Amino acid sequence: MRKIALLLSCLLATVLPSAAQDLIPRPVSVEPREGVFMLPSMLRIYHSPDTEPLARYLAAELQRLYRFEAVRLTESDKLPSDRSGIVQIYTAPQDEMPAEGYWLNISRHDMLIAGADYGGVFNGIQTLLQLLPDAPPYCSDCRRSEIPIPCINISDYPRFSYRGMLLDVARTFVPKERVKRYIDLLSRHKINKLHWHLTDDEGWRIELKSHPELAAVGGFRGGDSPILPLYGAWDKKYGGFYTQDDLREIVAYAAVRNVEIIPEIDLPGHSRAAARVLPAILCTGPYDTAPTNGYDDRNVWCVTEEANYRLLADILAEVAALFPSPFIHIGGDEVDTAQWAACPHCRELMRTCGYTEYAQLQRHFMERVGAILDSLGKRPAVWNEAIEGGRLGGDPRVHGWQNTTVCRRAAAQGYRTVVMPAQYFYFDMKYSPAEAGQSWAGCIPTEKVYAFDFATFTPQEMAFVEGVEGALWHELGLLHGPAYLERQTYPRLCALAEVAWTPQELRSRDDFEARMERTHYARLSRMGVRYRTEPPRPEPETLLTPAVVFSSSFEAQPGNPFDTLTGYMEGAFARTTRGAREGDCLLFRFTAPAVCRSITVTTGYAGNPRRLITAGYAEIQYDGDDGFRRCGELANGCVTIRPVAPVQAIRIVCTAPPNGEDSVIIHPLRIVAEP
Ligand code: TNX
Repeated sequence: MRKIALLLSCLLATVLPSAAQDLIPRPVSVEPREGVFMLPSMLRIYHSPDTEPLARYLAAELQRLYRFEAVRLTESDKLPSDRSGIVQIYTAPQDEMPAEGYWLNISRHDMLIAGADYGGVFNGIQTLLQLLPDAPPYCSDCRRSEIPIPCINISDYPRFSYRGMLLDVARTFVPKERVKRYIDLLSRHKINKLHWHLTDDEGWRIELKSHPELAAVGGFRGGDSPILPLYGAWDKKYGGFYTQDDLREIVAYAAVRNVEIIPEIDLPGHSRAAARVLPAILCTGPYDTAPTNGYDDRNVWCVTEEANYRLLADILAEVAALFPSPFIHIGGDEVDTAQWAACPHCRELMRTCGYTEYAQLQRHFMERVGAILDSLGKRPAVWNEAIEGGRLGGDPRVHGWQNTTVCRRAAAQGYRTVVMPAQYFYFDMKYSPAEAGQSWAGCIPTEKVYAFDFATFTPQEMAFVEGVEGALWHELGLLHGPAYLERQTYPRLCALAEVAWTPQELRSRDDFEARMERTHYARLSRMGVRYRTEPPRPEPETLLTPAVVFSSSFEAQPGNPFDTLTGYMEGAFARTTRGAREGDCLLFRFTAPAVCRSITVTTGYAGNPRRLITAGYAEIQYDGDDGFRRCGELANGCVTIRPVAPVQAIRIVCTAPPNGEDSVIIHPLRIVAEP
C-alpha cells in the first residue's frame, strides 16, 4: 500500500509541478519540494483567533471546489502530535516579513500558512488555492477522494502596499452581487484596494439617510428623472443605488478578502447628478444654457456657498461611518472652472484671497472639505489636478491619472502617490483598435499594462509611491452589456497584479504570458470569468472615397469643418454648432453613382455614445431613382447600409428630441468596395 502511495506521489509530482510555477502574481520565492500532500476530504484547519474568517473562507472554498468538508479548530484546541492531514493558518508578525507577506509550506504531512498579518494569511490562502488542481473530472462526488497538492515552500510579500482597482458604478450601475464578485476576483489576484467611484454627473449611487433624495432621485437618469439620459440609456429610465445595508454588506465581504474599499464622492466637479437634485449647490450668476439646447449641465459645487459645506459635512459623516477606510476620495478632477468664472461670489472670493488661478480656488474648496474629513478622523484622497493650486493640507493621497509625469510630480512634491496613468492602467480603453472601449489614452493591450516599470521615477519619487491602480470607467457599460466589465478587466488585471506585487527583477513578459497560457486562463475560465480573447482578424477590406457633396441642416464648428467629410480625412470628424433635434438631416450626394458593398454613417464618437444623433433613419437614393427610400435605422448613432445598386445619395433624418448635447460629431462615410 505504501509503495503504491509512493509511486503515486512520484507520478503526481512529475505531472503537477507546473501549477507551482504558474502563480499569478508571481511570488518572491518558490522552492518546490519532493512529494505531494494529499488533501483529505475532511480537512482540519487550525487557525489563530484573528484568522477565524479566513478559516471559514478556506472551508467554503474547499466545499465549492471539491465538496470537501473542513473542521475549524482554534489554537485552544490542542494541535495533535500527529499533524498529518492538517492545515495551520495563523498570523506571525516577524520583522523579516513585510506587511501582507506570508510563508506557505506544504509538506507531505501538513500545510502551514503563516502571515505577517491578516492580509498575509489571506494572500497565502490565495496562493494555496492557485496550487489546487482541478477537481478530477471523473469524480462527481469527491467526498471519498483525496486531492494531491505538490509540496512546496513559498515565501512571498508584496512590492507595493497599495494594489488597487477603481470601479465606476456612477456611469453604469453594477448591482450588489456583481460588485461582490468583482471584489472576489480582484482579491484572488492579491489586489487589496477597491477605489469605488460612487458619484458622478450621471448618477449618485449611495443612499444617505440625511439626504435620501440624492440616491432616490439622483440614482436614476432618463424618463422622469431630472438627470438626462446618456451613454446608451436613451429612452428608458435607468439606474440604481446601494442602500446602507448593501454598503455594509459589501464592505464586510471585502474585508474578509483583505480588500479595503475607498469610497469616492467626486467633488467639486463631476457633480451634475447631485446638482440636478439639489440645484442650490451650484453657483449663481448668468449661465448660458443655449449651447446645450436649454439643458442645464452645470456640475460644479459653488466654493462660496456656506450651506454647501454643511451639506458636505452631512454627506461625508455618513460616508465615513459606512466605510472603515482611513481615506475618503473627494475627487478634484476635470473641474469646469467656467462655472466659477461666471459666479460673482466665486470671483469675489478670488479677489479677497488674492487668487490668480482657478486651481487656487479649487484648493480652497478641497481644504474646506479636507477639514470636514479631519473632523471625522479621515484623510483625503484626491485626483492629481487637486494639487495644482498649491500645497494641499491634510496629508492627502494623490491619484495620478493623466500621465506618468503628473504621478512623478506628485511624488516629487512629497505626496503619497498612487500611480495610475491612463495610458497604461485605464481598462476602459480598447485592447486593440477594432474592439470595444474608449481610445483617448490609446489602445492598451495586456502587454502594455505589464510593461509599466517605473523606469523614469527617481529613488526619491519611488519613496512616495504607495502603489498602482487600474481603472474601469464605465461609460460604455450599457452599450456593451454586462460582459463588458469582466472583459475589459481581464486579463489586464492579471498584469496589473504582477506590476503591483512582484519585484521588478522577477518580472518577465514571456514568463508571465507562459504562466497565463499554461494555467491561469484556465483558472479564470473555471471561475467563470469572461476574459478578453484575441479577436479574429477581419478580412481585408478596400475602402472607397468617391467624390461627395455634403449638405445638412447644421453649421459646422470652425475647428471641425464639413471638409473633413468630403475629404474622407482619416480619423478626423466634423462637429456641428448645436445638438440634433427632430427633423435635422445629413445629406451625402455622390458626384457619380457609387458602386460598393456597404456604406457606414457614424455620428458621435464611434463606440462612445455621446454627441450623436440619438435616433433616426437612413434613406438611400439609387441611380435613376427620383426620390429616397428608407433603408435602415440608426443604432447608437450609426447605421450600415448595404446597397443593391449604384448609390446616388444617402440621407440621415433625426427623429429624436434634443439630447442635451452641445453638438453632433459626424465622421466621413466608411465605404467598402465590393469584394
Ligand atoms: C477621465 S480619470 C475621467 C473619468 C472618465 C474617464 C474615461 C478621471 C479622474 N476622470 O471621469 O470616466 O476619463 O476614460
